[in-house]
Amino acid sequence: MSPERPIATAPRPAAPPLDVGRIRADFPILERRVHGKPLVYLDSAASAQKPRPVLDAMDRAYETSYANVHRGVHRLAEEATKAYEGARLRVARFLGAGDASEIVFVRGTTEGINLVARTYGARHLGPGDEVLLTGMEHHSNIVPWQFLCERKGGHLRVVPVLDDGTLDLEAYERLLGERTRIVAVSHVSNVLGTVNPIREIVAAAHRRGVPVLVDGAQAVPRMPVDVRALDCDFYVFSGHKAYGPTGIGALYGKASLLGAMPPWQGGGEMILSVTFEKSTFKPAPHRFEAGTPDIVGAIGLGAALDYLEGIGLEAIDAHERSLLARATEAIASIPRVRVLGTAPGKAGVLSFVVEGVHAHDVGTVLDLQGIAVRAGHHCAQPLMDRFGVPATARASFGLYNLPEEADALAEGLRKVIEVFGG
Ligand code: 7TS
Repeated sequence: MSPERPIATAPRPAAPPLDVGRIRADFPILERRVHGKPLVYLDSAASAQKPRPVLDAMDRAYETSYANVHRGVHRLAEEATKAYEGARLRVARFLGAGDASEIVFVRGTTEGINLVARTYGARHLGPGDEVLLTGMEHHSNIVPWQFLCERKGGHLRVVPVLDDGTLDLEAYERLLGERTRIVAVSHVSNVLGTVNPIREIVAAAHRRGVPVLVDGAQAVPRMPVDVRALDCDFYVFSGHKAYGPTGIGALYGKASLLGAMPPWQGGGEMILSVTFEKSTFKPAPHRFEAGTPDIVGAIGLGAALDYLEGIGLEAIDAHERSLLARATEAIASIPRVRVLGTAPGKAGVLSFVVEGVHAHDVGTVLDLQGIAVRAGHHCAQPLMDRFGVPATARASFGLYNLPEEADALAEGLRKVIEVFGG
């Protein structure tokens, strides 16, 4: 039995267990000690650490093939352009998109959603029209739509979250109405770990002719995603949560939609021609990428997706779920600890509150033991309100976490109870 073998049964038995020992050797930062203790990094949902192949690909690009893209005739410019466009193709394949032109490089999930709200949204939302969200959205899938509604006289409608952290799908069907112009929903909740039934959500919206944007920030790093199988209209994610660099992410949009959307930022590289009277614009995706893009970030993202696929998304999913099951079981017996989000089939995100102790204090005591978790509202204040808590502590698992680290979380929490009075 390998030391990584999970104690709980993984839901996808076909995936072989990960060789976590080998994987960890790819992540130099995991050798760090924090407050004299070995680092236990349980904050991958905020941002994941980076493996050597990603760091190496970026170093290599800067050291050997760096120049600006799309504009030079010289050799380095050609190589950089090829690598950048190669990364676009890589993202397209990873997401199962039909064509690389359906992939727009953006800074991350936040920018991708803002782009859709400012372009597709501005064109299709009128006074009295509605944007349908859910009660578990990250602020980045709320505020851009709020801006849009304020500008256009539209309204947000919100699908309620049930007590276990699943969406009220009956309410969803009712809320999908005559005035709904777009549905925007997270694939996986960053707080509850709920995996939303995107295919059904999309099918219901499409029956009424409404397009769906999926926030895939927490799904892409941990489960296979196929945008064509989901049939979603837009899909966004961030590179930095998927073991890639910060500052880069991608927006997938169906060619028919992207092709009809106006540009949003103006500048170099997105134009066909410019006069002082009028400018014309390139087709998608370049019309949405004004200015010099994050060239090396895109290359790093491509390397991260290679890394993820090399390990296998199904195996990563199964691994994280086994860690989640182990940690959930281990903390269940600790008094005053309550888990938020118990949806069936939830992904590797574990939010909890310790009765009588603020989440920040929980996080601080864990940090002193070398355990990194996130504490706060997780940019999901409406969801905190829904559950009547100001904040939670959240452990999130990644492909490099060990079963012992799930146990360390439970031990750390026992210490929290000790410190704050059992
Ligand atoms: N959507 C979801 C579901 C997220 O979890 C996050 C970031 C975002 C959007 C925004 O991503 P960004 O890369 O554009 O910032 N979530 C978190 C988190 O849970 N803790 O820190 C960031």
